[in-house]
Amino acid sequence: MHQPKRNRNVSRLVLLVAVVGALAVFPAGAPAATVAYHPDPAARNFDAGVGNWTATTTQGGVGCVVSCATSTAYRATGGTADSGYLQSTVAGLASLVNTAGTSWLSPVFTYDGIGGRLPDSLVFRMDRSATVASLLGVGTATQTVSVVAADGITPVATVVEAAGIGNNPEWHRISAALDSSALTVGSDYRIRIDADFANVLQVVADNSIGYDNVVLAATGTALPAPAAAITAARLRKRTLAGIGRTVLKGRKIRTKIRCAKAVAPARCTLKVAVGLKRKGGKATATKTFRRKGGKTATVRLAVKKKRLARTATRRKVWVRVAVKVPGVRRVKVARKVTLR
Ligand SMILES: [Ca+2]
Repeated sequence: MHQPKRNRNVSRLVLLVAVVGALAVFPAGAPAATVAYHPDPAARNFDAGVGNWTATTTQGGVGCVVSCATSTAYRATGGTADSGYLQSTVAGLASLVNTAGTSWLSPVFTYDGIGGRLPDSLVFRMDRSATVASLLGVGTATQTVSVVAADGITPVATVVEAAGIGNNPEWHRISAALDSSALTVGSDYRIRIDADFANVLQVVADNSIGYDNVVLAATGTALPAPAAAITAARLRKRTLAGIGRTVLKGRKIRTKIRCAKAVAPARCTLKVAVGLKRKGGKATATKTFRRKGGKTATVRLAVKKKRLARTATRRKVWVRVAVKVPGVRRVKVARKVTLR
């Protein structure tokens, strides 16, 4: 009876793994950043202890009070690379009813996406070890992994729902992609790992499932923020100061523009043109380029044919710069410079 259902879910997992593989490929040049949740590594790898996870056990659909067929434990060794891991066990000949389960619940974390923005992809991963051969002879072990609200109960997203997991005592990776907008930036969540066992009355030997390296990985295009907070006013001032020597040679005006040092490690997007006045028609075409904070660019601008005669007789021109950096609104400056 359970076999067809199990097959369906296995297929679904395989498909999810394929999707994860595709998402790992990013366009060339777009820096990718990954943020792992729970943010505390100890709450993901269990190498130093239970990582503030908590566990509950149920029997016959209600919490166990006196005795229980299921139990939970922290194991200091035996996980991936013989590290610590979390374990759920259903004991043989211990049950009074036919169903029993365990729930492992992570500590609360505040979801920040990628630096406060929604990620491009959100993937759940964990390493699992399932020693359930004697249970599978008579019953089933089903697994649900979900992201829940801070109360530990209200479901937000089901990430892995595998009815009837197979016997696989070796540590193996489980992956599943979530909708990248499934979680709300700024909200509090917990990760919940449920294991439910059916037909446990007939189980004669212990069966265990282990969990290690439990990660919800948010990946997206990194937008490096300026190292030092830079205001629009400071950006304007530093950009003005960064307009350098300007030379007319033939039909070209050559000028130097520096991206403010405080912008590093982020970059400025600069649009530069020269005018005979502060505002109004430009004497040259506009050029757009990017420079890292603190770097100077030499910009060559072709003077428009009809402006060439007037430009050549000018001693002063206006270098006009529009600059945009991450997290700061666009700033426009113009500086009157001597044409060399
Ligand atoms: Ca571990």
